[in-house]
Amino acid sequence: MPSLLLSLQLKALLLHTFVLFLSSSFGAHPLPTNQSSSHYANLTTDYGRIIYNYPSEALQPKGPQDISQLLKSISSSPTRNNVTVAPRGAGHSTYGQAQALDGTVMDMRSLTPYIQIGEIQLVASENSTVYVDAGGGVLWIEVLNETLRHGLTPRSWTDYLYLTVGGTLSNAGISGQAYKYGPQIANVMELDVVTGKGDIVTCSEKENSELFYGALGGLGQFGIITRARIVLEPAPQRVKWARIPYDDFNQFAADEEQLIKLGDVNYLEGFISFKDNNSSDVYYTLEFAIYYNNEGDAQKTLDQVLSQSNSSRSMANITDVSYFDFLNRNQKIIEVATAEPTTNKTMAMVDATSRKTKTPMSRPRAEAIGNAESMRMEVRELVGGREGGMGAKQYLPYYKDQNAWKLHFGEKWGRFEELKSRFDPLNILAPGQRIFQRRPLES
Ligand SMILES: *[C@@H]1O[C@H](CO)[C@@H](O)[C@H](O)[C@H]1NC(C)=O
Ligand SMILES: *[C@@H]1O[C@H](CO)[C@@H](O)[C@H](O)[C@H]1NC(C)=O
Ligand SMILES: *[C@@H]1O[C@H](CO)[C@@H](O)[C@H](O)[C@H]1NC(C)=O
Ligand SMILES: *[C@@H]1O[C@H](CO)[C@@H](O)[C@H](O)[C@H]1NC(C)=O
Ligand SMILES: *[C@@H]1O[C@H](CO)[C@@H](O)[C@H](O)[C@H]1NC(C)=O
Ligand SMILES: *[C@@H]1O[C@H](CO)[C@@H](O)[C@H](O)[C@H]1NC(C)=O
Ligand SMILES: *[C@@H]1O[C@H](CO)[C@@H](O)[C@H](O)[C@H]1NC(C)=O
Ligand SMILES: *[C@@H]1O[C@H](CO)[C@@H](O)[C@H](O)[C@H]1NC(C)=O
Ligand SMILES: *[C@@H]1O[C@H](CO)[C@@H](O)[C@H](O)[C@H]1NC(C)=O
Ligand SMILES: CC(=O)N[C@H]1CO[C@H](CO)[C@@H](O)[C@@H]1O
Repeated sequence: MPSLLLSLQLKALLLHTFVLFLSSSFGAHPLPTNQSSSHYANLTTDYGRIIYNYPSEALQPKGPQDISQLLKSISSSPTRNNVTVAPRGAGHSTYGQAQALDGTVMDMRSLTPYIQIGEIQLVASENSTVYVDAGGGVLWIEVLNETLRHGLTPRSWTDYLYLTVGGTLSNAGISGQAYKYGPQIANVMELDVVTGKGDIVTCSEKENSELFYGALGGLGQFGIITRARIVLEPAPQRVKWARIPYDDFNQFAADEEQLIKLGDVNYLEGFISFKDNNSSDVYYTLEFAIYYNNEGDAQKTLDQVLSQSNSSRSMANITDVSYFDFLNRNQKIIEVATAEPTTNKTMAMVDATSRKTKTPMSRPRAEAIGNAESMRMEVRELVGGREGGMGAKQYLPYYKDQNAWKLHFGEKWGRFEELKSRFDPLNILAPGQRIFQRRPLES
């Protein structure tokens, strides 16, 4: 389908794009950031403003070569035996995940921005796949703006677009499209990764696949993503966007399961929210979206969905917005929230169900995003508290030590450790996740 919408000119764009990218940087040392500047101050904190582990420097790499050189030099220098490196994208982590105490923060936004659309013909198929190659430090809003200019769009999103490609792909990247296409990490064809040893590696399902599936959702532990090749599809023009509140969990869950089964909506999320500031009572919201170019068809689908819903139609808030405005719907909410520590600003999303992931380091079956303790208990109860619960792992969890991470990964812990020792044996990368302790060089 995508190929029908593309002009042949696009094919000409694809010529070895990653080679151009790698050779565009000439291995200069990454520049240090002026420590008196407000930019430096920004680079040493994050969105959560809960944890403050200050680095000793913040560097501004221009390309993967700069990152590689730094990591190689740290790996071979006995005098830098305790130096760690934290890649930092847009800095939206909440618990210091992009910080490095007395170490080096790598400002990924300083990488030369790179967004390039291309198309490949898969072997033994008459169909081709359209993709975008995006630099690791590029924001998803920038990817969206560029792909829309060609009538194209990535299929799977995050709920907030001012995050970097490398950042969300190191975690999972989840929004309501995940129920169809899997999280963002399930929509990547190829990566360039700089490993903890400083090797620049191109990887995919076929080539260096362990690093590929490790880096996707790998919490920055195995390498720094400097380029991702992301699957595209034709972009719709408009969206019917619906939110339906429920008091009863069973009705809410029945409707969500029904929508998943039918697969008619393009986006689907479920939320738990507090009724008011003073109580621990919650209500549920089902949010879904129908993309369209033809309004009549979209209206028919919407009517069908609503007529089968357990909730009354009069409760639903339905709006009609452009595709861009729909994807960018949370910009204001999140920017306002940065005005104060995010501790008690909580949202929970239940059942980002997806069986479409092959990445061993993530299990985005059901997700709970949140901080307030009563909300956590509610979510725990729903997803795992009882016999026959849905089973869940918290998305973007914060753990204080390795033992907690071992529990998180369960039987996958051994694999995680093994990949770490291969790609970042000195435990230099992403210390803010608190998974591994920096190891000195063996003498
Ligand atoms: C560093 O930033 C401070 C504050 O903006 C400025 O006064 C100073 O000149 C800068 N230093 C350098 C070397 O650019
Ligand atoms: C630092 O962050 C503040 C608040 O987000 C922003 O207004 C400012 O422009 C940033 N400064 C720089 C130099 O990036
Ligand atoms: C690293 O070692 C130096 C020199 O021994 C010391 O001053 C510094 O505090 C250490 N940093 C960390 C994070 O342990
Ligand atoms: C090519 O695409 C069409 C339409 O999406 C699909 O039905 C068909 O199975 C694809 N063929 C191959 C070989 O993948
Ligand atoms: C993206 O496009 C929107 C709408 O055209 C524009 O307002 C916005 O400034 C653009 N953002 C970036 C980061 O390019
Ligand atoms: C809850 O508190 C916030 C500020 O803390 C306030 O803006 C909001 O209006 C309150 N909501 C209700 C329902 O009281
Ligand atoms: C919350 O509690 C405060 C103080 O106890 C009270 O003034 C306020 O009206 C309450 N708000 C709601 C929405 O119940
Ligand atoms: C419906 O949602 C829109 C978009 O968030 C909002 O502006 C509007 O106030 C909502 N309407 C009602 C009746 O809640
Ligand atoms: C958040 O809620 C907890 C209790 O759930 C309370 O102890 C804490 O002070 C609150 N933090 C903020 C920043 O309001
Ligand atoms: C709790 C409840 O009312 N559940 C109903 C919701 O709607 C489905 C059909 O879509 C019914 O099967 C459930 O009984």
